[in-house]
Amino acid sequence: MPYQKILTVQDISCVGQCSITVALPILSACGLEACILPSAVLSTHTGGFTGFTVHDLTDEFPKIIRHWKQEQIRFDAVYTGYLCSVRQIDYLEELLQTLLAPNGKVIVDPVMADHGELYPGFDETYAAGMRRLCRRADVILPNLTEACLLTGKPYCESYTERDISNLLQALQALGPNAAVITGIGYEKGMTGIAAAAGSEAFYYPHARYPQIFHGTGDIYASAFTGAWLQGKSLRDSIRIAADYTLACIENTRDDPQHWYGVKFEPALAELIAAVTGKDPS
Ligand code: PXL
Repeated sequence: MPYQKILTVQDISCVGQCSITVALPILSACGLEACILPSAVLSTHTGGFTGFTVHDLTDEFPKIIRHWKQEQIRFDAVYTGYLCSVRQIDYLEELLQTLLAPNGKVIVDPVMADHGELYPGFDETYAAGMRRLCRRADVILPNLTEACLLTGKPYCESYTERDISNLLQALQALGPNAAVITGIGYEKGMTGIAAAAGSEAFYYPHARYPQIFHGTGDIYASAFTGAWLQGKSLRDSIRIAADYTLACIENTRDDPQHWYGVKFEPALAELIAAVTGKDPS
């Protein structure tokens, strides 16, 4: 594959192993040149810490985009995660029109909710903005809660394969070529990834651990993006990202002090091997 420059747009949570602090090392490990447009700087992520600080960087977006236009910078792909405002989504639509290379890829992880609830600071208006951004995407990677918010379907913890198939169809109707829903399980002790691309649908099941692991959605989306941009098929990228995320969880689940994220670094060699096909030893 040619050397590619990717822009990832998400927050800097200074502590907490999520967003840019996981996306950069994972994308770099996959052999991509990773550039960033930070949506905000937070002292930590918002999942479990109290009293965190947030500095919204929306006002920087037009200035940064203007400079990149002057410099004629072009990205081969844009991958978005946790954003801060509907205005950021507006600026991103402009960015995609002007700074994405012809045939450049757009990957949207519509980070805004989990376990049936919006994250602090997000509302229905934001969800509507995210629906608009999904229209421009090649691939979207919502969890079940986000998929329901995007399609206006009620969130429910129990569902059938038919429900998920309908949900995937509703996501595809928003406009992306492929929809990938994380955290879908049909059997006790199992979860998995349900995906649809064109008229093809597939499911990749894997083990489920009962605890909640923060940042795993970001790790999944980053690893998926790295594998897919390096030419792996959608199906293989889904599997590679799931296996890697599971390895990160397995590194962490016996350490209750590490409740705020997962130890993704020791498994990077496995991810590199899966993406490049080279044995890490
Ligand atoms: O991992 C998703 C995420 C990203 N960024 C921030 C978050 C969260 C989830 O809670 O709070 C700031």
